[in-house]
Amino acid sequence: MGGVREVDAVVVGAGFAGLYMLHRLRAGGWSAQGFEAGGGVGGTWYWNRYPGARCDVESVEYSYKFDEDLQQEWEWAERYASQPEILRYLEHVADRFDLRRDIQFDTRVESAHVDERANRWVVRTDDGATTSARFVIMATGCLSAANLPSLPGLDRFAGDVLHTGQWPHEQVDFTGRRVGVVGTGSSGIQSIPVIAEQAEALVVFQRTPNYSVPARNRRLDPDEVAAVKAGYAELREANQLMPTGFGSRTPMPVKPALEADEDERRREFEARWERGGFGFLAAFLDLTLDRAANDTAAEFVRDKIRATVKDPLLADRLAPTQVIGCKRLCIDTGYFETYNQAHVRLVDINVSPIVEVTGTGVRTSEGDISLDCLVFATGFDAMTGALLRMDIRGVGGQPLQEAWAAGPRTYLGLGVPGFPNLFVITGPGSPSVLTNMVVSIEHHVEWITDLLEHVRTTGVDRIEATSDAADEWVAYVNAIAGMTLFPTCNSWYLGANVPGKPRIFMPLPGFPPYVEHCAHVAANGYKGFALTASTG
Ligand code: N01
Repeated sequence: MGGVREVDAVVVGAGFAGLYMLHRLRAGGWSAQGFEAGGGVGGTWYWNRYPGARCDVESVEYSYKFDEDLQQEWEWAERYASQPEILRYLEHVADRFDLRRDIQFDTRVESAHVDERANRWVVRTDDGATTSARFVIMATGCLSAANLPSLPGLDRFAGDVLHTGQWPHEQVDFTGRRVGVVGTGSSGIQSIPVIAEQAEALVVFQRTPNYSVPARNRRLDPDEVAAVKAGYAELREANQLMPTGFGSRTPMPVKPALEADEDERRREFEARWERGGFGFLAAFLDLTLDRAANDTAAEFVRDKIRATVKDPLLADRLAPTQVIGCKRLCIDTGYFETYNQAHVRLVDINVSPIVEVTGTGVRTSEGDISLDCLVFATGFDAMTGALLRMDIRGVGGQPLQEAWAAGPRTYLGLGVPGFPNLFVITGPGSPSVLTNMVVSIEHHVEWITDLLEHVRTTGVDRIEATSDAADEWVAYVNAIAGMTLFPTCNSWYLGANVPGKPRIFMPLPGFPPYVEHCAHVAANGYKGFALTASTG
């Protein structure tokens, strides 16, 4: 087993966050060890290999900005990059900056315990090794702990069971097979049309219908890419000022929805529907703030569903009723059209609940459905799952599970009281999943890098979010979220998709004020963190 390896920092995860963190640690002269459960880099883009997987932020924006040469040399092929293309990009980044030598792959961090006397973290991995580090940086991702419902009888099913977030590396061929898909979030909505192209029969088990806007994905025109690259600095700068950290090339909203008359509203929605993508929700200033305004957008999409799906009863079942944008808006290619195919069937499990999984399929209250394969597109234990599945213990041996029993409690989403020298990249309480993740990740990595530099120059060696700062921060996040329509439905933002999970709105809406806040904290001696120098 060897001795204990000593490093300045352990970085858990080798996706967008872990790779950039390792790069910055190395540049700062810190020794670092990365651990990654997967067999390669990529994080979410390593695991989510399901058919149709594609990012819903445009490729030229969903990429690092920290290195000018990198952003100039990489050529994105499509408006929305596919999973294989993003994975190739991250592999390129890992090679270009020679990051793999600091990452141990196929290695899961099982525990991280603070050793208060030594002021270090003791990190144990599933290869039996122990690493001692001054700092632990969790780059574990917001959507990495798969949520697999515990359906009775699932272990008896003789066919294949797949989860979109843990997709096999080998090609899965659905040709001639009867496939069931459970879940109609982004992963289901992206994979269903592609699976339908192959499968002999496709049955979609829907619990909540979802809004989806066409992606209008296309090959990128080289002239368009050249223009983006010529103005990359300005584009990145403009995106920093967007509430979501992306989308500054989309026309900005100019008025509240109800200040426009019906014709004007329809024209605006129609133009954005034709353009495709998330810009639909930016048609008016108040779509995520005001219920009546939101209703106008929701009804527009319901009309589109009714116009697309030929069977009116089916269209009705596919038409969502919750606030649009409350669950993350989906971006699709041919999703609603898929239901016009004779071999595709929708089972509304509110009407016909799943009773159990049998050896040969799924039994609903209305009868048996024979299947060869079950695909779970049931999402993730989001934002906290990856952290809470590790055994993380802070001051006094307190487990993180206990500290967060009533919901995640962080300061800025970066620090956790009772867990000194541990930082979370895009943790709960930061804008994270409500933004372009790459933008939020770069911001956090750079903020942590500056903090470590401060530590080095001041001789401080223990940094811990104070309890008061965390309490105030959690209240602030809830107050801001409460001013929006986000908390009005059962979304994973609230933890509502995982039975028994505390219901707390986890991400903070609004990127620019958050960035300002973090800068203010740093400029004021890391206000809200207790910084101490050890006596040893
Ligand atoms: O997961 P989800 P996802 N029985 O939680 C249903 C990002 N992402 O993997 O709504 C039956 O959104 C659940 O029903 P309900 C993106 O941020 C991005 O699709 O809870 N059904 C829902 O329909 C996204 O939001 C991209 O009632 C059950 C579905 O499963 C996030 O990841 C692509 C169930 C889960 O939807 C998560 O997306 C993919 C049960 N027991 C993902 N449990 C792009 O960039 C859950 N469901 C495009």
